[in-house]
Amino acid sequence: MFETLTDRFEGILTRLRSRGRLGDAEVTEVLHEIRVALLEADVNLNVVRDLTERIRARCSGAELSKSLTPAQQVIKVVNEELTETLGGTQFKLSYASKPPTVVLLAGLQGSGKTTAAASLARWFRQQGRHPYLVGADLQRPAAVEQLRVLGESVGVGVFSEPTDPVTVARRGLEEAERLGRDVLIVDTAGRLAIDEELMEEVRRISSVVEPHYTFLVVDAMTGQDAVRTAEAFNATLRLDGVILTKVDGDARGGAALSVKQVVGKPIAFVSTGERPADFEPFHPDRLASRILGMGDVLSLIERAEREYDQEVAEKAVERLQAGRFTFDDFLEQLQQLKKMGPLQGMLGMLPGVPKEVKNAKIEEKDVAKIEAIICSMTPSERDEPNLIDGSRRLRIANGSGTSATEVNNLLRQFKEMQKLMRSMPMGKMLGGGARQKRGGSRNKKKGGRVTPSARHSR
Ligand SMILES: Nc1nc2c(ncn2[C@@H]2O[C@H](COP(=O)(O)OP(=O)(O)OP(=O)(O)O)[C@@H](O)[C@H]2O)c(=O)[nH]1
Ligand SMILES: [Mg+2]
Repeated sequence: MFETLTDRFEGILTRLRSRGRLGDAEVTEVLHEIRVALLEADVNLNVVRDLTERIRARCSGAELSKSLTPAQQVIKVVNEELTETLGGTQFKLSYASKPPTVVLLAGLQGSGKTTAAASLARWFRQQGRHPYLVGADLQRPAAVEQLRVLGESVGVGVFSEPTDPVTVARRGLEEAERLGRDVLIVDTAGRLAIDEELMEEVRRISSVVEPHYTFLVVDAMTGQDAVRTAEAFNATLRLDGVILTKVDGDARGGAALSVKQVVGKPIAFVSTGERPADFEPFHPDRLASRILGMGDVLSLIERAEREYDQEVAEKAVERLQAGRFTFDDFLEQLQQLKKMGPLQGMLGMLPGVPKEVKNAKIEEKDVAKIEAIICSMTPSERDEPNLIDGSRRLRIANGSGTSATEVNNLLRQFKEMQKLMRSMPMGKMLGGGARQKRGGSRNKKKGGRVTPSARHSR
């Protein structure tokens, strides 16, 4: 996501760092580069003008800090102003004193409403809430079924009936109250273009459920069209915020950077994939850092904390300490990793990961292959890989649908990894937290998680 912008900024900041003093001429030059980068990223012209002016005002003014170099100061200003353009602070959702808190989703056809409805339901569950979904899209024959399947995958019930969208919404709300659910998410139908019929239907649904939050779901890949759509919807529906979807496919970032200033409504959540797990609250500051190539470590840590099973991690650490890390442990680590989402997405969030590594395709199917190979080993082979001779290797290759060479490669990598782990001082590897008790430092978790995968993915 946002590769174009990130690449451009990386170049600008690298050149900036190589400079000593920064005079007015240098600042003007940097601003020009930033301006071009933003325009290339399809950011709204007024937004670009405003942002560069704010940066100029602070850089040519006397905002000087003794502890920072001129380049660092400029980067700090750019980071802060970029954060501001993205919305400043994080969107805060508060719950209705009289439940359920009603959330209405609207948007154009295919923008990702139904997916977002399920993702949002999953997110509410993680917040300890009891959400309920309403399928008020009766336009497309399969729409309700799609929501039911998604709802089931996140363990949230779905209400719908073949009446009409407004009745479905009203009855859905009654049902949520009857069941004692505290959050109600209403999925609505989309249309190809903004038309009066669509607006009228959403308005009527809105007037019967009286949502606490109305979110517009927009496809980031449509750039400035997304922003125009948001303006139009905001004029009739009084939006509370935007859910930006398909950010994974958006190399430019124009919509993300323009929507807050143009529409006046913040981005509340972002979706970066088709799975309900690829969805999170939007953090302006983190995205700004990420665009500036400083990585998004906090999001990564949060995701790890959410998805990573602490006990499995502890067990692995114990076995590592005892010098007994087997293929079974390895398999468990892989499965943990898979829960956390695409490896590529995670690498993108780490600062300082070289571009070649970020861009190297780590295919999910490679991981599946490794799993297949390990699953074709006998328990004793997993425990003691040295048992695996030529004929066993062939059997494992046949069993896993791979070749003897692939099995060999994995064995070799695994042995190297074991050796490396044994030789590594535990304290260093685990950020000094190796001997802490459960619930210890973040570093410990991070150590247990990152190390095996990092070894493996190279
Ligand atoms: N890559 C990617 N695909 C997404 C994302 N969100 C949704 N999709 C996909 O986009 C397509 C449309 O998503 P839906 O959730 O059905 O969109 P919708 O707005 O409900 O569509 P209608 O109900 O037809 O108006 C589906 O194939 C989704 O899997 C995302 O963040 N990233
Ligand atoms: Mg839909």
